Amino acid sequence: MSPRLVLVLGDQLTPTVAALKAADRARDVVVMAEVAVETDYVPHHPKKIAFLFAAMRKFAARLQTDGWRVAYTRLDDPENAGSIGAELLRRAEEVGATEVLVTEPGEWRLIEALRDHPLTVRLLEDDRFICTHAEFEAWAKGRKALRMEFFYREMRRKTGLLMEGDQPEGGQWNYDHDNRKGPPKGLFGPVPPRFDHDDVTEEVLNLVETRFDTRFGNLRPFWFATEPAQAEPALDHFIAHALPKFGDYQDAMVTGQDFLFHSVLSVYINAGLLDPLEVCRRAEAAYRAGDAPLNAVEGFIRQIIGWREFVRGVYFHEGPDYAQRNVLDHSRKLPPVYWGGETRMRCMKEAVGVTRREAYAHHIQRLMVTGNFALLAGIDPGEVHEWYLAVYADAYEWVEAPNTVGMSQFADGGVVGSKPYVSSGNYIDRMSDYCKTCDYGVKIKTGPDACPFNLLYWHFLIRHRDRFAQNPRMAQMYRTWDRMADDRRAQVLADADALLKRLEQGQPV
Ligand code: FAD
Ligand code: DLZ
Ligand code: SF4
Repeated sequence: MSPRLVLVLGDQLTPTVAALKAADRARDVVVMAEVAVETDYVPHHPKKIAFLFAAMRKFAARLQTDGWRVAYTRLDDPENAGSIGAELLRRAEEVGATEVLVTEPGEWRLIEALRDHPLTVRLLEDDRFICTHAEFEAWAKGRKALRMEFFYREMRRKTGLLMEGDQPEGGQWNYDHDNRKGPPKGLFGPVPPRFDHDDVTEEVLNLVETRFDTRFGNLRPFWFATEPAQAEPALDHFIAHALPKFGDYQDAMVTGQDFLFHSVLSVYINAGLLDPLEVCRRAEAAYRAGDAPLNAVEGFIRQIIGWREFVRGVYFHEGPDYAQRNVLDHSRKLPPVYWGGETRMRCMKEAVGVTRREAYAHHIQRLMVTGNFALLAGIDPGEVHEWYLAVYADAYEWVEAPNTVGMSQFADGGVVGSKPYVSSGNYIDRMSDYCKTCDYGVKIKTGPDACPFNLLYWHFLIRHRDRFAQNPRMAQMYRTWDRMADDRRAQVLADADALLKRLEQGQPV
C-alpha cells in the first residue's frame, strides 16, 4: 500500500490529534513545514514565529522517537516550496503518495486551500475541543441570538465541571459580579515561569532574528515554553500562584505588571501543548482542595469552556466571510500608534508596549484599550483584525476573528455580543493606574487635554445613534447625551472631529 501524507500544522502539536490518530505509523509519512506563506500572510510577531518553529521542531523529533517517519521542512531549507500546499505536492512526489490526512485547520483560508488541492485531502474534525461542530449547530439551531452564557451552561453540563448533580456549584452559574475589582495601590502578580533556551530553540531564534528583523515585536528575551514538559510546570505555577486571585483582578490593569493574575496559557493551549479540559480540571481540583475560591475558578473555567468554545463555534457557524464583516462601515486606517508610534495616551503606550515585548496582552488591554480605541475611532475592522492576528502569540483566526471582528469591533452586527464594548476614559481609570501618569486628563471632557476616549465615546454613540438608541442597555447613555447643554455637545463633537482628522493625517494623538 502506498504511503499517505499526514499533515500536522503549527498549532496541531498534540500526539493524539485527529490526523495522527487516523494514520498508520508503519505506512504513512508525517509532513510538517515552516513556510513563508504562513509567516507572511500577516506580519506575525517574531516571538510567535519562534515559539511555533521551536515547538514544531521538538514535536517532530518526538514523533520520530515514537516511530513515525517525518518529512520536516525548515524555513531555510533550499528545497522549501514556500506554502503548505506546495510542500504537500513536493512530498507526495518524493514518497509516491496521492492522499493526505489532515486535522481541520483553524482558518478558512487554509481549509479552502486544502479543499482545492490537487491531491485527495481528507479533512478530519479537530476533536481537541469540547463542543463538536454538530453539537454547536444543534445548539444554535432556531435561536434568535447566540449568547455565550447559555452555551456555557451546556458545556458545564457536558463536562460536569463545577456541577453538583444537575445544579451549578454554589447555586449560581456565573460569579462575574465578584470579579470586577479595580487594582489597589501596589498590586502585583506572580511572574510566569521563564524557560531557558536549548539548542533547538537557540537555532530557531537565530533564524528568526535574521529573517524577521524588521518586524514589529521583540524576539528576545524569549522565555515561552516550547514543549509539554515545560508548559505543564507553567500550568502548575498558575494554579498555585495566580489562580486564587484570577477572579478578583481579572479586569485590572497596572503599569509594569504585564500578567497580573492571568494564566498566560492560551499560547500553549492553542498550539496543542496543553489540553483545555485538563487545564480546567486542574483549576477545579484547586477549588475542591480549598486552594482557590469559587469566583476565581468559575471565572477561569468559563473563559475556556465558555468563551473559547463559543467563539470557535461562532467562527465555523458563520462561515468564510466572517473576518471581512464591517456592519458599522468603519474605514479609517489603523494608526501608527498600534505599531509603536508616538502617543500621549498612557493606556495605549502600555498595551502596545507589552504586545511588542511579549506578543501578549491580557484580555482587558485587548478589549478595553486597543480594541475600544479602534472601535471608537472608526478604524476598518479588517485592519484591526489583521493587527490582532499578527501581534499575539496565541492568535489563529478561529479564536482571534470572533474576538476582534465580533466582540471587540461589533463588525458582525451583534453575533458575538449584544452590545458594543465601548467606554469613555472613566472605565480605564477605574480599572487601572494608567490615567495617573497620562498626558491627557481623564476627567477633562473637552479641549486639547481631554482624554481621547471621552471625546470619541460620544462621537461613536452619535454617529451610530440609529443602530444603538433602541438597545435597552445603551438607552441610558443617549439620555445622558440629550440632557447635556447644546454648546457642550457641539464642542465635544468638534473636538472629536479634530482628533479624528489628526489620526487620519497620521499625526500622533
Ligand atoms: P486568561 O485571562 O488567563 O484566561 C484563561 C484562558 O481562557 C486563556 O488562556 C484562553 O484560553 C481562554 N480565554 C479567555 N478569554 C477568551 C476569549 N475571549 N476567547 C477565547 N478564549 C479565551 N485569545 C486567543 O487565544 N487568541 C487570540 O487571538 C485572541 N484574540 C483576542 C482579540 C481581542 C480583540 C480580544 C478582546 C480578545 C482576544 N482573545 C484571544 C481572548 C483573550 O484576550 C486571550 O485568550 C487571553 O488574553 C489570553 O491570555 P491568558 O492565557 O493569560 O488568559
Ligand atoms: C501562524 C503560523 C506560522 C507563523 N507559521 C506556520 C508554519 O510555518 N507552518 C505551519 O504549519 N503553521 C504555521 N502557522 C499556523 C498556521 O498559519 C495557521 O494559523 C494554523 O495552522 C491555523 O489552524
Ligand atoms: Fe488612557 Fe484617557 Fe486614561 Fe490617558 S486619560 S490613560 S488616554 S484613559
